[in-house]
Amino acid sequence: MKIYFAGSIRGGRVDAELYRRIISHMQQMGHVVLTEHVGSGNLCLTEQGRDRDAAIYEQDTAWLRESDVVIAECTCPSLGVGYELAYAERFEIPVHIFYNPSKCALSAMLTGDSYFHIHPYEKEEDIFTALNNIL
Ligand code: 6IA
Repeated sequence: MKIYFAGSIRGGRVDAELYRRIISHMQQMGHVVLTEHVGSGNLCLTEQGRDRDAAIYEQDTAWLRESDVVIAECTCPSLGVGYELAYAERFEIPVHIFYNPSKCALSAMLTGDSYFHIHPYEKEEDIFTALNNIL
């Protein structure tokens, strides 16, 4: 499957290592992760100007439209991830949202939207078990 993994970038990189492990797990299952860079350690977090950011937007929305499923880790709130989830819904791409309820309260705009598959987890292993069932 072609997977669009969504995780916070300018919203904060506190969970970047977790993103990297989730991406690696999905790759080891044999899937293509279109957004491997979301798990990278040294991303530029500053605004790049409208032109550069427009290129990011065009690439990411193209990847979203060609993906088979969106997997999102939403413990760290991110405006960009929220936008991507609504964009995926518009194109009827299945969306699975993971978050750790002991660290955050997920937005009602996500938990209240029955389109989304929501996966609260306690331990990191729970994410991998769920992914094995989903993918
Ligand atoms: O609002 P945020 O920055 O937290 O939004 C994060 C989400 O938007 C991620 O799921 C990404 O798919 C997307 N996104 C945000 N910034 C970038 C980006 N910046 N590149 C690709 N996707 C992005 C440039 C980093 C580049 C140097 C590798």
